[in-house]
Amino acid sequence: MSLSTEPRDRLRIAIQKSGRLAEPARALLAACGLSWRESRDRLFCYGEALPIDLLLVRDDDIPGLIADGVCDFGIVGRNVLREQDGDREQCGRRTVFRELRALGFGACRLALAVPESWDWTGPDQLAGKRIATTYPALLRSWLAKNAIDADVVMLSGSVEIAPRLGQADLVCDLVSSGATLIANQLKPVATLLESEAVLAGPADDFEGARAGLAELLLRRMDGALRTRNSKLLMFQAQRSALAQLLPLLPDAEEPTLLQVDGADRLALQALCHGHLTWQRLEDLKRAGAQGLMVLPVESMLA
Ligand code: PRT
Ligand code: ZN
Repeated sequence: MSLSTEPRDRLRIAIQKSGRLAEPARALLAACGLSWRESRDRLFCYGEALPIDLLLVRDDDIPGLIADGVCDFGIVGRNVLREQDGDREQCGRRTVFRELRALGFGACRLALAVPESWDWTGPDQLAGKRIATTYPALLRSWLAKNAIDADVVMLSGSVEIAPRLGQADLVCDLVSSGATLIANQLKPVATLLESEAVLAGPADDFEGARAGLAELLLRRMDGALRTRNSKLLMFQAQRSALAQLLPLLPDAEEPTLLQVDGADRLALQALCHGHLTWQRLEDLKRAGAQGLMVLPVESMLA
């Protein structure tokens, strides 16, 4: 197997080998119709259904693999992508990757957290303080934007414990449930970045066979992302009830209306992107919907 950047016809996608984003990334790609032959070293998976191969790596390596042209796409946290982008910018190098799609999993935020005992009055309070983080570029750019002169203490892990160890006064780290902060007697006071897993790709467009493949993958991914939380809702109603029914479907795409049994009775079919709870179905029924049916959506192609 060669991982050179020589011109090639196959696409390569880098995903996390293990960790929070590994399984959902694979599931999303499988929902796009991709399948692979596992290799023995479990680092490279040869694409079988389509000429799209997987590279299983550490998430921190993904932006660099795209920047070097070793991979065409990567599924990585926005936090990692922006941090490496910021790092390149602060070193005077140009941006070489871009976020192509937000993928709706791996949600978290990069936040500043201070000891619970602090009386938080605002960013000015941070002047002269030591802030522990694994995201120095994002933190520096936030400090610069807020004109704050503070010390950035770069750590490679266990950031939340730094204040208790006396290594820093506060932290800048990823938060999802907030339980880790609470366990370390810290409280979040500012959000630097809202993050989730994203599909990253090169800043420049693809050429040749890979351009067509990239387009196909993006089209299928858009379909997979749309169907993931979508349901098809079907029911019948009197035409006169439409005015009460439609406001109950704010998340529905342009409903299809068919006439049944003469002009007054309609069959309605709508793709809904929100949660179709029992409560909502009961509200629809009260507003005149009959024979309500909710169906899962398998695939979608715009
Ligand atoms: O081995 P490799 O380098 O690939 O993995 P990793 O250990 O660097 O990454 P991993 O698997 O922990 O996270 C991958 C990505 O998941 C991150 O880059 C984020 O985009 C996303 N993500 C979502 C998170 C979290 N939620 C999260 N809670 N990444 C880390 N955390 C950590 C956080 O750093 C803190 O220590 O979880 C703790 C806080 O969690 P709560 O729930 O207590 O707030
Ligand atoms: Zn990592």
